Amino acid sequence: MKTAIITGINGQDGYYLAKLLLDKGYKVIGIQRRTSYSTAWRLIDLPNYDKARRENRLILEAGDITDYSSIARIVTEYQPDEFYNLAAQSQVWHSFKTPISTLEITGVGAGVCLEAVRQACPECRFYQAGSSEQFGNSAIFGRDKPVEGTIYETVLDEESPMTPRSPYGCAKLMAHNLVRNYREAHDMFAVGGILFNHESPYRGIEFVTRKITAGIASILAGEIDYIELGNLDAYRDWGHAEDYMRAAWMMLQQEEPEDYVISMEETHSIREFLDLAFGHVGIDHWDPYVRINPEFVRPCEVDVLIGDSCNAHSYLGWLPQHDFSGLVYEMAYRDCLRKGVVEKVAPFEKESTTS
Ligand code: NDP
Ligand code: GDR
Repeated sequence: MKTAIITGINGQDGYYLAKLLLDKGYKVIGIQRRTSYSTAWRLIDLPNYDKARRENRLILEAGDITDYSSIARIVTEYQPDEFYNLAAQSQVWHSFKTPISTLEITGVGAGVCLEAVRQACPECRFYQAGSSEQFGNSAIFGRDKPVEGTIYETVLDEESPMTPRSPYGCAKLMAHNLVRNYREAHDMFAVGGILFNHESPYRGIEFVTRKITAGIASILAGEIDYIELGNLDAYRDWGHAEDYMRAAWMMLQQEEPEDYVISMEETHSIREFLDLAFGHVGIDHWDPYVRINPEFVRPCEVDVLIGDSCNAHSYLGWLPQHDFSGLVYEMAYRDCLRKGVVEKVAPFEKESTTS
């Protein structure tokens, strides 16, 4: 039985990766940091949670990626085959408010994990959760206003310039460079997945997609009158977290360690997301339900993101199983279900991709 350690197991991606690895028969060691309230609401939703816990195939360990002693202790004890560093202060907006702790967790924390693995279990394969935020605005240099759904001739791939525009992006770029350095200097099997935005019903509530779908459900439930948002004119290449965690696992199954861009190769604006999400509950004109609050506008924005996952298709054989409209529907449906207003959701026209 293979053993994998996952940091950040209580996050969105931790849920989907733990589910995938448990389904594949792995023993999963999840690292949780101490918080004043439990953040394990996703994990306990795993279909096989109780069984896996009883069988000791899902073990939860206390640790913090800014604390070398805890990560080294856990790696030494379990001698994992694979280590997935998903933990991060992952909110870009928040990183402008807490730049130093973001750098410590998201940047230095990756170094802590790499060094612990190098010293305690150097044959272990290492995955670092990298981000399209590393690119900054590289996708719009020399381009006109983006067109929704357009696939550009030049999109962001593994070789594109990386000029991040937030403390979060800077920290992720540091982690990405460390991964390459540990690969070259210490011959470690370490890979950086450069993942574009990926969402799901388990997305954190403060990210724009979930803020919108949870907000719609709250409006329908009569709890709020409108959603407050920032910049509606940004474009993102949104995929489904389940597909993206499958890609992360695939990267560690290759013969050679390589970094890969994982994306849907299409871009959509926040406005388009609003159109689709409100449309699913029969609201064609969402203007009365959305207000702009400058507090949510970032001091420095990444205006457009669109990836090129040609390498992932060719070398990993990775293809997404969810599409954008199915993703928006799944998120709106699940939030309305949670709020008891699911009867307001129109039937999905295409076959639903709900997992
Ligand atoms: P989440 O924010 O949902 O999860 C991050 C997890 O990291 C949380 O469980 C959090 O713990 C944990 N964490 C934070 N700080 C520490 C620490 N010091 N020690 C241990 N654990 C810590 O993120 P996602 O699941 O969405 O993303 C997973 C990773 O992928 C992150 O690194 C993110 O930056 C990266 N990424 C995500 C993308 C996306 O679109 N989702 C795209 C590209 C990269 P707690 O529950 O206690 O808060
Ligand atoms: P992002 O995701 O910053 O791309 O980072 P987020 O959903 O936070 O923002 C996407 C875009 O929406 C705009 N926006 C708002 N964003 C938030 N959060 N709240 C709002 O009210 C709002 N209004 C408009 C933003 O300005 C932005 O343009 C995510 C995270 O998961 C990172 O960890 C990951 O690395 C990247 O995706 C790839």
